Amino acid sequence: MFDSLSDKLQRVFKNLRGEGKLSAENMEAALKEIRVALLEADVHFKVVKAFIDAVRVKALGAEVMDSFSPAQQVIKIVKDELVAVLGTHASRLRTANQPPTVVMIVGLQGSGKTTSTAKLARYLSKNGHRPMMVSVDVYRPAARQQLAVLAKDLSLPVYEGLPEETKPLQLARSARREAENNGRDIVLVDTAGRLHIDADLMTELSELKENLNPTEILFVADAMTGQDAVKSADEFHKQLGITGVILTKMDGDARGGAALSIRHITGQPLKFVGTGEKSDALEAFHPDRAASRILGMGDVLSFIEKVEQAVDSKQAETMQRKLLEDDFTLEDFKEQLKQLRKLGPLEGLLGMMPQIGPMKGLKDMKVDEKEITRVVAIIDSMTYKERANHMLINGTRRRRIAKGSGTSVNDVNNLLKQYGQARKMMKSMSGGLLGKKMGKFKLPFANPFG
Ligand SMILES: Nc1nc2c(ncn2[C@@H]2O[C@H](COP(=O)(O)OP(=O)(O)O)[C@@H](O)[C@H]2O)c(=O)[nH]1
Ligand SMILES: [Mg+2]
Repeated sequence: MFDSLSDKLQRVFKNLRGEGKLSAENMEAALKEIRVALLEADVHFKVVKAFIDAVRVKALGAEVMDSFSPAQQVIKIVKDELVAVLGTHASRLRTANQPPTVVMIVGLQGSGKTTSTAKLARYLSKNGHRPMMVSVDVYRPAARQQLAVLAKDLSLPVYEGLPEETKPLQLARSARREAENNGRDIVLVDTAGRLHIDADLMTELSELKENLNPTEILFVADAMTGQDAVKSADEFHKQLGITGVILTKMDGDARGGAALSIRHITGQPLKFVGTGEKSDALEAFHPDRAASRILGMGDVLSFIEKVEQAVDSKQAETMQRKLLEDDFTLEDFKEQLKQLRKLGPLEGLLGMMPQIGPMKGLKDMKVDEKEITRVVAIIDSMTYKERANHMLINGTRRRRIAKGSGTSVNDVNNLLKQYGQARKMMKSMSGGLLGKKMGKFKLPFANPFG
């Protein structure tokens, strides 16, 4: 959906990984690249400008500076800003106090109104509603037929109309009455579209709006048309007043610019995205999830949150100090592994992390639950002196430890190797971060995202 933008942003973050700290220069360089990435993704230039300005201001904020490594800082800021641009909250469909709720589906011809009407009906019925559909596209008989067929496939009701009902408003009113009589709580009104916005269309839609008093007017926009979709959404909003947007054809090679621009330009939220031709290809839009998807960070952010929740921050601080003083012992190694275990299935966690840079190393360590249990047993079989100084552990001691922990000498050797790798990895990862006061993020291991 946002693949290309995602790739480009990841490159920006990767370049920042090498930086010890965030300076005005490398920040400007990163901002420049982000700007190009957004423009290439066909994001509206006004949105790009606002976005870059906001990121710059936040990046210069000292508070953020102290607590994160450069890459982390920028990822976090960009993520927050993406969410802001996409809409801070997931926008749910509103319902009327007095059912039935009327939802008007509007947009240009071919944008996906009829398809989206059926998808929405399906979505609503899966979410405890009893929707009814009606097509008021009286100009193209095939259009009404299309909705009837889709409704039949879904076994959901559509108001088909009487022969004498030839006007959009007549059809819509009858449909609403029918819904009332049958205990249907939402009426979805699929309206006619034109190839271009014209006065006749707007008059017709305004008349429907006036008389039906819809709770939602959803503008259906074809993501493939990029900025044209944003422009017509804006136009519809100015002339009619829309309450939200359904962005269709996001399964195609749309660059995502429309999704990132609509909210800022129209002030109306993106509520749903269409991701295919079938009736189940509709997703409620969640800004937060979309931002993570755009960042493509393998959900680094949710990992960080999880770590934050699970980790004993006092202990993490001690660990930071120990690493700084090169005093990271086998006993500490054991404690860290135990912390890791608290986070839940490691496989899932490792999957959330991008398999690049130092994370690759972590994966090579093949830390799994059983492995942790074994490692903990081995370390428990060591004397305190051995735990404090691994150099003491010679061949004889290795045999004793293996026996005591019910493992093999090979296991003990592997553990010592892993411990060595972990020390090395943590040292290289800690970079410039360790010298600083740790702020908000306290990881059990130094800083895998730096
Ligand atoms: N791939 C894809 N095709 C879609 C999507 N939504 C609609 N379409 C297709 O777009 C075309 C026009 O859709 P339609 O609902 O008839 O548009 P309308 O004229 O606005 O009512 C149809 O061929 C649909 O199958 C979508 O999310 N993904
Ligand atoms: Mg249609």
